[in-house]
Amino acid sequence: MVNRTLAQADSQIAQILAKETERQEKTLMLIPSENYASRAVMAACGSVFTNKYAEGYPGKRYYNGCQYYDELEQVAIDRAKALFKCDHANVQLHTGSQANMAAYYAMLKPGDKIMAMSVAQGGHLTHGASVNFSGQMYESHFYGLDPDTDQLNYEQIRQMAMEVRPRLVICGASAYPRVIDFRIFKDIADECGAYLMADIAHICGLVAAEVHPTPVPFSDIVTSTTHKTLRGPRGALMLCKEQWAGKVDRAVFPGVQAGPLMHIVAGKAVAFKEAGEFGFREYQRQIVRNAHALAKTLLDEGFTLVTGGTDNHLLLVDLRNKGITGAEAADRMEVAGMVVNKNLIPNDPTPPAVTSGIRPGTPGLTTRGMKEPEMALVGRWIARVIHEGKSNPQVLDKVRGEVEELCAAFPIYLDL
Ligand code: DSN
Repeated sequence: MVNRTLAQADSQIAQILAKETERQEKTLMLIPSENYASRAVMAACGSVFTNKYAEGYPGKRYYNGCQYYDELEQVAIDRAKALFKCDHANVQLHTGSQANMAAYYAMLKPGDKIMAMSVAQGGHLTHGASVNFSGQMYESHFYGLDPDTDQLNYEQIRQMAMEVRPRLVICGASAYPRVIDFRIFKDIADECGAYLMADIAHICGLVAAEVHPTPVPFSDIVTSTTHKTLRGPRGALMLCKEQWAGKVDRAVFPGVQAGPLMHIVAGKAVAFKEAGEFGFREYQRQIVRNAHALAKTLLDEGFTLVTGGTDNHLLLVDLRNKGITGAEAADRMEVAGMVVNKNLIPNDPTPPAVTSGIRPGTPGLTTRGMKEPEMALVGRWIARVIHEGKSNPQVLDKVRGEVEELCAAFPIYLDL
């Protein structure tokens, strides 16, 4: 039984996999938190490293037979430390949510005050939202964006921090198109006597390539996923200073996790190597150039961008002047082969399941090798779909055909 191929063992799943592979090849990935992992990363994740328990850490395991798991995890840790220039890295986190949970577990007691950006203004669910463990275990306070600029107003955040006196200040966002000044956040945290945690899930690749300033020197703990701009496997990591190393490791195991997914740790190790190679920095720079190019075309087509543009890998498009909700726009774009997600805009009058915005990003398209001319095409297709798609649904088929032609010219995987 163990030597059958997937097609031999389970034709149903093999068929679904084939359909998903085709969907990925024939559509444009515009969701900024997604990317295409390399063949090498996927090979490591789909390997015999899935077969073993390795609770504990290198040299201190609770299972026998872990010599190669020790070697593997140490390589991953050392590569993460070198890539992000930090004292300590934990590479066992299954997800970004668990990374944040472990970070809080390391730094806080239940009921402690935390202060973060609200989900409604671009923050993340695990930064204290009432429906999430973080909002129920801790007393959350939220800063938002400056109503005039839709950007972080550090003076307002400072004032709030001095009033609230949180135990932890959290910075980092899921839908913020501008540079985050981690140095100022560190000043604010110091001034109000708080720890500082930076969640860099979205910008992790940009940070690794020094295309966005790093929070590492300023933060007590940095958390991140590994599958967004970093382009690794679906998973997460934590980075910290030496003084937090023991607490961080204990918070991850046995604090919030037991057996690590060592096949995913293998994929992370490969991704960290790829992120340190020649070409990755240029890839990250191109992500930002592509985001600028997409922003320019959308502005030329009469779209409103929150903050007027972007410094990173994503744009937040305010659709209120187009008479369409984010949900309708995303559904219509999907018919035309462009997969994007609906997103709240600051002070959105509609609920999260509807929204007034979309959040296009360029990491996936850039992995395919697309550059500024292709971004101009994509921007014009988005405009046609939004402007004409309702009155003339044939436009959606027409655009879908053109999208598929572009996708064929920029294949992802050559022989999957
Ligand atoms: N789901 C991620 C995103 O799309 O931004 C955050 O967890």
